[in-house]
Amino acid sequence: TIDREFLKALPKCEHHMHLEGALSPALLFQLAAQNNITLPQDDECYANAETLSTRYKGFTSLDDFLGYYYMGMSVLIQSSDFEALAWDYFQHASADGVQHAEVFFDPQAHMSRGVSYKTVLSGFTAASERAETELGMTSMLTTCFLRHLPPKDCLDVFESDDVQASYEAGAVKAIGLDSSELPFPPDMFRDLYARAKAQGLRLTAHAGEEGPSSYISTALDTLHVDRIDHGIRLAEDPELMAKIAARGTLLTVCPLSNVVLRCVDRVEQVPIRKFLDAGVKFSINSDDPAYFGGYILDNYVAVQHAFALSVGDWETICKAAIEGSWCGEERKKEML
Ligand code: ES4
Ligand code: ZN
Repeated sequence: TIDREFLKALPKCEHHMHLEGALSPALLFQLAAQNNITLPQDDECYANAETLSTRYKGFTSLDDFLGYYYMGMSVLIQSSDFEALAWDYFQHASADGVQHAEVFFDPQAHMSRGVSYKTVLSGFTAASERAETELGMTSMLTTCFLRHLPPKDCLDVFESDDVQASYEAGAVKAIGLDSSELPFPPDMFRDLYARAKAQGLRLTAHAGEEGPSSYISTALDTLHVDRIDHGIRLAEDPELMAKIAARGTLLTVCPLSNVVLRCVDRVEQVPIRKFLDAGVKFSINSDDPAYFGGYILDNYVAVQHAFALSVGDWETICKAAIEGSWCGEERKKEML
């Protein structure tokens, strides 16, 4: 039988998680105290970690969640805060059987608060190196750009010296696009993506989470992304689904996120079976584990509970995740 232990033992790669989304209420209050950060007095959810956790169970939309996500980040000040945050995630991921993680962070959400990019990057890099030596887990960092901000701001941050230095040093190898999806279609960011592509960076973008399937085709055709984050609304467009299956583009699906943010009512409505039947490649991921009530293994378990997949289905999913990873071929062979 396929139980939690079976799913835990599968060689997993995670491709869609925001390091800032690993900030648990407990760590949030601890860092707020350490850094003398005052949390909103007028929102009773910030009374304590328990009231905040309770509020996290009642998100009404992506934007409702994002308000808490950006507020949470206000406690992250020192490099050691970013290291503690990422280390917390890597430990959870390793315990869940993750061998390789490609993780997002949001430079603009920190730089706009006066926290330097170098501070953020050095903390995340330290945790990533520790994960490799102590847990045997490899990882890669992706800078995500905030689509609710003007494209010119995103481009300016992309071109800033510290950010460019991190690409040149290979500390960051990819860019992504996140935050409020509607009404910010991917083609607004064509200049940013053209520059990133010219520099040899890997490209991904959130599309088809709350937004329509046309955002997925635009991300492919105008941004030339290698991957689509979420992409669940692809199932509404069978023609595009066939095209993506033929191209072999990987979707990074986040089932519990989709339920908690009310993109779907139940995990059963995430188009897992449709994607398997259509030959669309996808991985299963946690997105913002501390906010959505589960790390990657909880997502695997929820999918198994909803779809009663076979051992062969799980082999297909894990193989697609390994092959769709951006690590080297040698690392992929170790995981296969
Ligand atoms: C996010 Cl679930 C989701 N969607 C878009 N942007 C995000 N940033 C963090 N989590
Ligand atoms: Zn996401």
